[in-house]
Amino acid sequence: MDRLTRYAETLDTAAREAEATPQITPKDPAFTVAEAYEVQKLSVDRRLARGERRIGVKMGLTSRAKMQQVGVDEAAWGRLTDAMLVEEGSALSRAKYVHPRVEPEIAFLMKAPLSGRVTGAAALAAVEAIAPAMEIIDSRFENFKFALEDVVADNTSSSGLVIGSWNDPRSDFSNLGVILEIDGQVVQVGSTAAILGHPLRSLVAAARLVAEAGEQIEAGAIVMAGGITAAPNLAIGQTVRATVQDLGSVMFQVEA
Ligand code: 0L1
Ligand code: MG
Repeated sequence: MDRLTRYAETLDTAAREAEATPQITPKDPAFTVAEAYEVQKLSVDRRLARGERRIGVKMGLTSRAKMQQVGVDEAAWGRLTDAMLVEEGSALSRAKYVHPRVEPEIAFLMKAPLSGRVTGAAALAAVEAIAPAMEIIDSRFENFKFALEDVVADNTSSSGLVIGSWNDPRSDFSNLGVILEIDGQVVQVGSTAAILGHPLRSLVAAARLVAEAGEQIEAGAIVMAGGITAAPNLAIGQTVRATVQDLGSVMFQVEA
């Protein structure tokens, strides 16, 4: 088995068994971002082989704060499958995750395919609807610690998504207020402008990045635009709610 296939198997197993695994880069300093995207694909292919279905794309590292944390100046992307969907208003099982955190986001629903270098206007024309959303991120690496190459290989920490009601995208969503509440307490406050200055830029970047991998964003796909605030840890018993001005709320609970 070659080393990229081995990394993909290790990360897939870590996700399935909810057991942290050591970082790749300290032991393999030659590991590149291009190889990491190959590992990501191989790892998600294992999910697809088990019957999961691709439902879209997530953008990560889209805020200045996250870019600085990881030491990069480019967003990253990951692949979403139907098994990652958490029904809005339902309870997710903490036991399925290593050390989950939650990010308030917005999601795009596509009505037309998108790929390559596109303008914001072309990207918007391909959007059917936008929704308030949350992403559950769960690094498969020990202590939630990684370099860019590690986190790309680990499908940019993606492990769950919760989508609220779809809204007409023909409104100004560039700077909407966002709050994240846990058990009724406001724990994070932000704005959709935290996503690359305008969430549409994240969709434009997604189209470019997937094209570099020979893919397109399909009609019907969901695109998670990226985190808006810092990502608090999840714990059993919590009720978590994100509210995006004008778009509505989305919530879930955490059970054992
Ligand atoms: O969705 C994100 O922005 C997270 C990307 C990976 C970094 C992290 O796990 O915090
Ligand atoms: Mg995210």
